[in-house]
Amino acid sequence: MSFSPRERALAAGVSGVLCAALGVGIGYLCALAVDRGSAPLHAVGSTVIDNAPAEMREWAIETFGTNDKPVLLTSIAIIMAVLAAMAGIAEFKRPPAGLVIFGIVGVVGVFAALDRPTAVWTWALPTLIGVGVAMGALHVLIGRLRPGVSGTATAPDPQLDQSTDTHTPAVPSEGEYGDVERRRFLVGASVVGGAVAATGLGGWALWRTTGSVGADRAAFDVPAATNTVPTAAPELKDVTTFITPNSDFYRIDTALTVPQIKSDSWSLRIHGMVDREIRLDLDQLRREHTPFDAVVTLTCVSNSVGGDLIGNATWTGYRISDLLALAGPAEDADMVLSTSADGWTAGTPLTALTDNRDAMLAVGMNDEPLPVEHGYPVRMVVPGLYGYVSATKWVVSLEVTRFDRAKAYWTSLGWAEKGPIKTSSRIDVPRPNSTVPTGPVTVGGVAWAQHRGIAGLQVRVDDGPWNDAELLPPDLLDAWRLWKWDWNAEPGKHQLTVRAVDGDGQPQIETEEPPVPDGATGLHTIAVSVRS
Ligand SMILES: Nc1nc2c(c(=O)[nH]1)N[C@H]1C(S)=C(S)[C@@H](COP(=O)(O)O)O[C@H]1N2
Ligand SMILES: [Mo]
Repeated sequence: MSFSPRERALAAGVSGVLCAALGVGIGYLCALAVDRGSAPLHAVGSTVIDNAPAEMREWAIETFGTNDKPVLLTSIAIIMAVLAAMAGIAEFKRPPAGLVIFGIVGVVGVFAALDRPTAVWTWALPTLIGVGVAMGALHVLIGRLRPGVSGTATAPDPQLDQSTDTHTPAVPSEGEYGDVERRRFLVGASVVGGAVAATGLGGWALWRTTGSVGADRAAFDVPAATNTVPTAAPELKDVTTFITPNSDFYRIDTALTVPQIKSDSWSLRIHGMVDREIRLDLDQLRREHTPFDAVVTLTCVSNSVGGDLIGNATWTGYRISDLLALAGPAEDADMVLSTSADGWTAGTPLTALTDNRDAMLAVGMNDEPLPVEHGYPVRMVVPGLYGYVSATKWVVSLEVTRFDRAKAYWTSLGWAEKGPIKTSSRIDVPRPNSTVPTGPVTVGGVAWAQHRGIAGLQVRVDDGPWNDAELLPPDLLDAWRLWKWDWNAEPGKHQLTVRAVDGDGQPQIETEEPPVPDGATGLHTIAVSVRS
């Protein structure tokens, strides 16, 4: 039994996918030697992230939450697979159309890799080598789908050229492609398939085990703070705990590959509009500076009303104001542009780093070294400001500058230059759309107005009066506040709404606004049914 022309076209499509997969696998293996950020799909994905408009980031975070990265990579892989199948068929029908498609995809990949902020020319290599291998494999494999080519797959035969000229598919007649040819193709396809499996599995194992700072982190000593902070809080059933465990802490960043920085190779440069440029490593920080603890609630500007892109931790670190004072910022500077190891930037008002708030270079999170995806070994934490203007993870540089001279990552994409956190409150219990019994029901949740504190919280049932809720300890300026209110629930469908007042006496803004460009406003309202 032989392949019909239609089956051969199908086989060509499969060949395209196999060859592309081989190229990607080889690219990933090469990226292990160059830099993980240069890996083909990751480079394209990072470039997509960097060029996505504010609304698209909003949509992605809202739709996929912290799964946005796997979703992005999977989408790119699916698009690549479709393109590769088309390339395989095109190469079969109109050579070298398939090779041209591979080449174009390769050029896009190379540009994406070289466009990364920390890229050097070698970042082009994984994609170049991968595409080269893929093109070679495609050429050979598709050649084996053509009849009468008994040796290696070389130049197309005259008959093929003829049919190309007359614009009919170059699928040769049935009789000439026999069992021998078919077997030769299947052997070729099996070899490529085996190579895909080998590079895929090998690459996956190496990607997971090499270059990781897991062991370095395990040996990292979190310095003992010189102060103590109150973290004891009452437990409310189904209400968020006062301290968010590290494993539950929301994660938002643009890093498709998490920077892996060993603690002894980390250093920070403080430069720009300063009297003296300074370079600091962890030994110096430990020797010359005083570690302290602060309980600070981080919030993402993309958090929608009632959302969960927020977490509270005890951070251990060093005062940024002390370090800046050593460098001596210029009189007319008003911003610090912080940069992470992967090139991401945030612009923080200089005053937020030099006033008496607990702005810190954090090395500890809830008595552990920073988890790698939360910035190991060193990140910034600045009370009162959304993460995108302050919370640089894997921080390696602080440039003292001015808002009218420098733009940061998200501000250049349309988000506001300054990002003070807006007062907000959330109902955690009862769950939205749940059913509760008639009678006493505990309503509870969290409220936050970092660096202003929470002074009051009220709950309303339907259009009824506002009722004062109980604010639970601890009462800290920079952390969220747990609250509860005892509701005497009456049968029927009800709406519960919550509002907070900050420490300055300012009520939470009730007008509904989306997160773009400087944080959502509006009141959190949930629907509940009360059983009779
Ligand atoms: N290097 C780096 N730091 C970053 C980001 C990033 O994309 N890259 N995102 C910021 C944003 S938008 C937020 S909300 C916080 C989130 O910190 P977390 O992931 O530790 O919760 O990190 C900030 N620091
Ligand atoms: Mo964020």
